[in-house]
Amino acid sequence: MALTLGIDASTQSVTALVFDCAEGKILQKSSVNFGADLPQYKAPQGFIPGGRYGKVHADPRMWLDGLELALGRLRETGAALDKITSICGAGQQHGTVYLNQKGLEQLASLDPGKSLHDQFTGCFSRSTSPIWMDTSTTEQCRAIEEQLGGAMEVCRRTGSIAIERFSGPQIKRFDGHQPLAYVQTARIHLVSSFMASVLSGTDAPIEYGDGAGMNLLNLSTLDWDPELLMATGPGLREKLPPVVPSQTEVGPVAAYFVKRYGISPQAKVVAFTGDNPSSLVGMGATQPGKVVISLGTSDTFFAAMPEPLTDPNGWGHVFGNPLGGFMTLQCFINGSLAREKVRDALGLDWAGFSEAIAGTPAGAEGRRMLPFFGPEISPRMNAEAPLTSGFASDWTGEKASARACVEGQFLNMRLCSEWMQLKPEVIYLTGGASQNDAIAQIVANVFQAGVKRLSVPDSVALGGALRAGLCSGDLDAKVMDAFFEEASSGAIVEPDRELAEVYAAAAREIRDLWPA
Ligand code: XUL
Repeated sequence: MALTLGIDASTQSVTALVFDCAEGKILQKSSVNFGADLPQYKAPQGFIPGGRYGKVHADPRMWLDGLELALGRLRETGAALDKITSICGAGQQHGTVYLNQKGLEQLASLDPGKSLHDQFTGCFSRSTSPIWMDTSTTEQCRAIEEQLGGAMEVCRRTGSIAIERFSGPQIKRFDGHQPLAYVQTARIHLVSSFMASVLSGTDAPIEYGDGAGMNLLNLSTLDWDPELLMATGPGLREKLPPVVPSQTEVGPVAAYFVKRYGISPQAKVVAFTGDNPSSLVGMGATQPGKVVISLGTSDTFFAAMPEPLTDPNGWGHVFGNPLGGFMTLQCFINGSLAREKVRDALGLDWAGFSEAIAGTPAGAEGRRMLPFFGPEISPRMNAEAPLTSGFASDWTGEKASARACVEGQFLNMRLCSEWMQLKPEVIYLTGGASQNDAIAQIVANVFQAGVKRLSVPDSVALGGALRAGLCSGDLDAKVMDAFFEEASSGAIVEPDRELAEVYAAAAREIRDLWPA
């Protein structure tokens, strides 16, 4: 029996999951919600509320408590943790953990008689960690870009322009605001590499998947970029762990977890990656040709990419694909909440919204809408209300707005992903709104590709468990393929080929709504 353990250290929770590599199935899982389970951190949504000037931080000890509680709960489910051969996982991307010298040494001397929380108190040179929701670093982004010769040069090297939430600009701000504490920093980890460090009781490396979300990793050399290091912080190379290929074994699990949770001492820890790269694995989309569109608070579009192309507009991102090559990720802030706002403005429930879509012909009779109700990053712009064209009157008065809204979102997604040069054969649709048939049909028609609904809950933790199995050799690729075959066995939504021209023309009109 070969079991692997996958861990997802995400923004609001920690999830741990046991996968049976021989049978190809998930056996047990446990989850810890920071708000509900660890109220002492006063972070109901996983971050300290009330940060000023865009500051969004979390206490890294909350992540450690979350890990311990999730492992304890997993053991309570009866999971055979003594049969775990390999452990891997992911963290929310971009967040950084700042260890002082004591912290770096602490990693190698974990005492099973004490909690991680207690052992790491006093070990951080920055007591709280900036996470991906932090937007406080615009000034640092511009400074880095200026030093490198422009935003597109940063994008060419790292796969993204300098982005507020990315680790490099966050590190630069720390150096600028707390230079003494910066000097006292012995190691800067990502959430992912910090988790792998603790689990292995070593100073774990950063791998290409999550490393690419830092504005520091050069995608051509797959090493820290010397100019970017210099533009970001003094002596930064010494403060960062080395970068390694994603499928790198970090070492055996720390004795701490053997003694406290009964994990097999033979279990190896594999380098942790970011939640999005892990999800690519956990959705079975690591081969080019498959695209995942995840419909959530914000919508995301991601796919494997053989070559590291970069977005000439600077809106998309390139990360490492944990199973080799690269992946692309494009985020659309105005996702579910925007659909909901349009639905509410039309006075409809979801059933009524779907009926309104069905009652309007494809192409919405020339009505175009970018349903943005706040800042958007794809394309980058500030909007307070939807941008429209082709409406005879106010959009709120027309039922056709339901179709115009959904078509507009996916036409915009199609335009924003053109630079990736993907030819999707199948689009996996996931997330809340993916079950809506009217929405799935629009996706198929707009992209002129078949759409499959993929129901893989916990794809991030699962991605970790699968990577662990592939790395240890316990998981056969065929078993993994069979698992995904079953997870996407529902009917395929076929595109209507006759609509190709309608949507090509509609896409041009949506582009006309973009800011100049
Ligand atoms: C991706 C991003 C988020 C975080 C948290 O760039 O910022 O998706 O990874 O999920």
